[in-house]
Parts: sequence; structure tokens; C-alpha cells
Amino acid sequence: MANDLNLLRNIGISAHIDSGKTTLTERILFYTGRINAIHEVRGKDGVGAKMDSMDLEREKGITIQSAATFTSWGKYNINIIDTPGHVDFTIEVERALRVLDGAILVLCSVSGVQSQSITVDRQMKRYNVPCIAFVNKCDRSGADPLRVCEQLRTDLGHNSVMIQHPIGLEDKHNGIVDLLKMKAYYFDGESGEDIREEAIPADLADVCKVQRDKLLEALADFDDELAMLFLEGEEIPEAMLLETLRKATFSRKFTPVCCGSAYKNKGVQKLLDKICEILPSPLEMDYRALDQNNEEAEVLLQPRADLPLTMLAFKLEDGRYGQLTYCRVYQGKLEKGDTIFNCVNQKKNKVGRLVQMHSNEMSDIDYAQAGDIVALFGIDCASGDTFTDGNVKYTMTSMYVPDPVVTLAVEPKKKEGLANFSKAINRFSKEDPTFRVHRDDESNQTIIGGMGELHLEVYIERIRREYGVEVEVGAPQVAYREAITKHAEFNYTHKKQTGGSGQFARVAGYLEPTEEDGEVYEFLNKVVGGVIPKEYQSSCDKGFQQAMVEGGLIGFPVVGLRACINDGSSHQVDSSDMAFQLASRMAFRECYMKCAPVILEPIMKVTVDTPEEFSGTVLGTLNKRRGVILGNANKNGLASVEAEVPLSEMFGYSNELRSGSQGKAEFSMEFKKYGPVPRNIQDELVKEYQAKRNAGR
Ligand SMILES: Nc1nc2c(ncn2[C@@H]2O[C@H](COP(=O)(O)OP(=O)(O)OP(=O)(O)O)[C@@H](O)[C@H]2O)c(=O)[nH]1
Ligand SMILES: [Mg+2]
Repeated sequence: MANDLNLLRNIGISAHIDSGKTTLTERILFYTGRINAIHEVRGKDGVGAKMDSMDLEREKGITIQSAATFTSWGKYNINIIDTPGHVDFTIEVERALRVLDGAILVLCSVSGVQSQSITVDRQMKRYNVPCIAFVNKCDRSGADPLRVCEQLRTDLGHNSVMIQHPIGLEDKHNGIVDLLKMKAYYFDGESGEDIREEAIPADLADVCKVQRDKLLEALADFDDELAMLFLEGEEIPEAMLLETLRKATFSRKFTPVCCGSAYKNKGVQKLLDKICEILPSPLEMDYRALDQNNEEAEVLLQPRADLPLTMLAFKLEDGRYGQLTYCRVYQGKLEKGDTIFNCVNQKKNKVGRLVQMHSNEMSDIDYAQAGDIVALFGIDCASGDTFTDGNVKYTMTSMYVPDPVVTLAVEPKKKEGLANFSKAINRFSKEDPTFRVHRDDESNQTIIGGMGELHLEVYIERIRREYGVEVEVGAPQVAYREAITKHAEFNYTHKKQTGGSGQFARVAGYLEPTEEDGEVYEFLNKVVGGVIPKEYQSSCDKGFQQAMVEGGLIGFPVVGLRACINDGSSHQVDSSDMAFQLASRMAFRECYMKCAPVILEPIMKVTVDTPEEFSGTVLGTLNKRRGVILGNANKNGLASVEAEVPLSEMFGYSNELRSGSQGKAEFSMEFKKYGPVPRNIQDELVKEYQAKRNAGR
């Protein structure tokens, strides 16, 4: 595997849906000699891009699962993860960025910063991943990469500066100028494989000079020596420029912007050069773990073979040959035959087979070292677990997993399908932490939950195709929450003291909403003088938490609540952990209705991009669905409408939008927040819930 870590790059490609990530990755694999022909996403030759290997991906023309591959460019080795853009598959981006050292943020030169660019940007920030922006699709009509670079500043707050300049745009786009070298590059040959270096064309000389000065000025903020030379109008050595550019990019206070057209084979090789020259190697990153043998003290991980192995399992996949676990090695070395220790479930595992992935293919390897991204077979773990050699007990923070917002009741159409159906469901919920499954005891149904309609639709289709089971699907349901809006007091006595061993517990205190929104619960213990014995105070906490799982309105979890106990009494013999748990649960239930509870529903941020002539229709469709319009921008004949709409109103929206816009409008949506449902809807939901409960009895 990679011998010189200085020459290793682990990068992710992430962006808004359809911006050309997979198309770009396909070119990268072609120019680096990893594949010998280019195939298009949903291309007419019926082959499809390498990284979209699943049938469903090829049919729909979208990426669903992230795919890993590796290649080399000159003396550099590069591990690449291509991720999906659709927000329903956001966990794939999350876990890729968790383990990568750098990223390419792809943007469309016409659409610019889109709703998903904002989400991806947030994810890159979360894991401190430095990035290069690539403004793709410069061949499209209306292309304006300089405007997109500006949008990165205004919309995402990046200190973004062009490091390349396009030669021609739209159908005249035929190359790029490197503003560091001040040279023009053209991409000849059938697939743009022959790079021709020339002097900057005369008509671009002035603008390139201006753009280069902008770049130098921006870099001057990061290096005093460079600043001096720049102010004095001296020549700045290319090596100094590059070094400053790297330093600035690593700090995430500077975003270099490249441009080109993946589809028209323009600029990709020069982007590859920049990936290698600018983005960090594993040696330049600062990774830490928590030492479980030393009160979770932070330890700096070092990519050295002589230190104890530390690696993070970031993705599981159940394939033909058993469970495949994708891991990133941060420290030490891993060899076939080694025994590794899972610091989360405390189990030992033997490494039977070690492979490097190339989309859906794999090649066997004998060892992996720090910095590598590899996959292991037959390892028992969950995604996010940390492995070591057993000599140390380190854990690394896992990735952020958002909660599902949509649920569906599903069951196999025929009884015979049950075994395979369960197999499929188990597999998917293990592979994808955002795909949840539970059994609803009341209705006796299997409920699956996920990030959106498409997310669940894809799994249902996969159950049908990969497991041969037809699935009966109920209406989608949103994941409601309940919350209280008022302070109220409780004083509850649980008493059962007739015959046998008795039970006694009294708890008093109050419930109130927290100032903070979200999945918050606070337990406040203000008991004085031991009126509730110390050992039972935590029983009260437990009791409240149990009660919060099912709110009193419609049985959904309660959020944003503080429970305080400040008084109570106990009995020498009859008080117990159970008695206090039960008393707290009952106190909660009784008090809950006095706290003016409300139902909260997921509110989505919806962005619709449409030709201007349909923008009136689009606004109408959103208004009808209880949408609050936040913005409506027009550019180049395209309107972009942004709104907040309750998720419960968004089911079936894609059909309505398609027919209302002759198939020309597109929308994307993602979870924004929980908000209270209108009173009349709350009343209806409560009525429905009560009717269901009564019927169940
Ligand atoms: N005109 C033009 N079209 C492009 C370019 N790059 C990609 N496309 C087209 O844009 C569409 C989407 O490309 P993909 O590569 O699938 O985009 P993606 O970002 O991987 O999409 P998801 O993975 O689904 O988020 C395809 O029809 C491509 O042919 C480009 O440079 N110019
Ligand atoms: Mg893709």
C-alpha cells in the first residue's frame, strides 16, 4: 500500500445532487489509468459510470451509496470516495467526510451554491475537512464560474478565490488558465487525454493578471514574506505561493476554486494536480482518540507503523462474501492474520481477509498502514466502532447520525416472503444507521424509518430486487414529537401496602419546558434532607425518561423538557427502586396534561428550482401545503424558491411538481427543525390516536 505517506491523498467528492460528482470521478479514474474507457451516468451505451454500480443507481441516474476507490496520479496515491448528493442519503456523506483528509466541493457553474452545497459545507466543517471547490459544467449555457466563486463567499462564508480561470464558457469552453503558473491548458484528443500547455491567450491576459493579483492579495494574509514581496511588486516564487496556498487551505480559512467541465473532459487533470499539490496528506492532519484506560484523556494519533494500531470502522456492507467493514487506519499497521480488538464491544477479531475497494470490485492485500482506507471481511462490529491491537483501548468519536423523519408500515405480500424480508430489513438497518426498524406492538406491524420518501422507496425496491419479496406498503407517517409549553407541579404518592410486601413512594416537583429546542431532557434534583433517599433519586430520573418515550397526546416521544424533584417521602421497608420509578412515571403522566402539551412536526427546508414561467405555479403548490416562502430569486430565466414546509404535507410532491411544470422543475428538501402543528390538526391527530387505541383494546 502507500509507501510514502507524504504522497497519499484521501479525498471525498461531495456536492448538491446532479452537480457531476460521479461524472468527475469517472474522468479521474480514466485519466489516472484506473479504467480504460469513460462511461456516462445513465449513458446511452447502457454501461453506466464505474462508481454507480448498483442497478438502481444506473436506472435513476443518481448515486445512492458512496463508493470507494483508489488510484494514482504521478507519484501520488489517491483514495477517493464518491458520495451521493441527495439529502436522503446524507449519512453516506457524513461517514465519508469523517474519515477523509480533504474534499472536493463540486458546484454547477449555472446553479452555483444550492441547498445541498450548504448541507455538505456544514458536514465538511463538522469534521474539519479542508476543501477545494470545483466549478463544473462550464460548458452549460449561462455558465459563470466567477459568480459561483463569489456565491461561495456570500452564501457559505468561504474565503474563496479562483486559482484557475476558464478559457471560454458555454459551447466555447475549451480549457483553463493556471493562475499560479500563468499558463493556459487545453485538453485534446477524443477524451481530453492530451494536455497542451500554451501561453495565456492575448484576450485573457488582462483578466488573468487581475485574477492572479486577487489570489496573491488573499494569500498575503497568510504569509508575511509573501505579503512583503507582493506589496513591493516583486516576483513571488511558485514554491512559496504553493506552500502558502496549502497552509491557508489546511486552516479552512481559504478555499481555492478550480473550474472546468467533467462531461466535456476539460480541466480534470489540472484539478487532479491541485488535489495532489494542495490537499493534506495523512501526516499533516491532527487526529485524536480518547484513551479509555486513562479517563478518556485525548491522545494524538500518529501515522506511524511502530505505534499501536488504531482504526475506525465507518461503513458496513453485507455482500456476497459476508460482512464487509470499511475502515480507516489512523495509527499503526494491520496485517492479514492479526488479531484486532474492538474497543466498543470488547471483542477480539481475527483479520481473515483484507481488501482494497474499487467501487464494487476488490483486490486482496496483505497489510494496511496508517492513512489507508481498506475493507475487512467477517468482523463483528457496528459502524463507528474503533479497533486497536489490544494493547491500548482508544475510541474515536463517531459520525453524526441524524434521526429519521419519515416512517412507513411494511410487510411482505405473501407469508413465504417473511424469512427473506426479515433478512433484508436486518441487513439494511445494520448497514445504514439512518434506516431504523421497529415493531409496533399495537398494530403488530413492522415500521421502517428513514430520511425521506426516496430513502425508504430505495430500500423497498431493493427488498424486491435483491431478496425477491414483494412488499405491502402503508401510507408514510411523519415522526412527530411532543413538547410541553407550561410549567406545572406534581405531587404523587404511589402506595400499595395491603398484604405481602408493600410499595411506597411519594415524589413532588415540577415539569417545565427547556429554553433550548431539540431532543433535550434535563433532570434537576433539588431534594434536601434526604426525604427521598439518595439511592432512589436516580430512580425518579429513570421513571421520567421512561414516561417521555410516549407522550400523552399521540404517543410520540417528548422533547425539550426539564423534570425537577424537590420533595417526597419514603418508607423504611416498602420503598424501592421500582416504587420510585413507578411513582415518577405516574406523576409525569398526571402532570403532563397540565403543562399544555403540543405536537411538533418536522418542518423541511424545501428548495424548488424552476424555469421562471412556472414560478407562480410552484408558489401555489407550496402555499397549498402550508408552506412559508422564505425567498424567491430569479437568475438567467431560472427561479429558485425557498420555503419551509411541514413534511407531512410533502408526500407525493414530486408528482405534483412534475405535472405542474412539464417535468422542468426540480426540488430538494431537508430536515430543518421541529415546529408545532396547527391546533385543528393537533386535535385531529389526538382524536385519531385515541380511536386507534380504543380499537386496540
Ligand atoms: N453539461 C454538463 N453536464 C454534466 C457535467 N458533468 C456532469 N453532467 C451531467 O449532469 C448529470 C449528473 O451527473 P452525475 O455525475 O450523476 O452527478 P452526481 O453529482 O454524481 O449526482 P448524484 O450522485 O446523484 O448526486 C448527468 O446527466 C451528467 O451527464 C458537465 O461538466 N457539463
Ligand atoms: Mg453521483
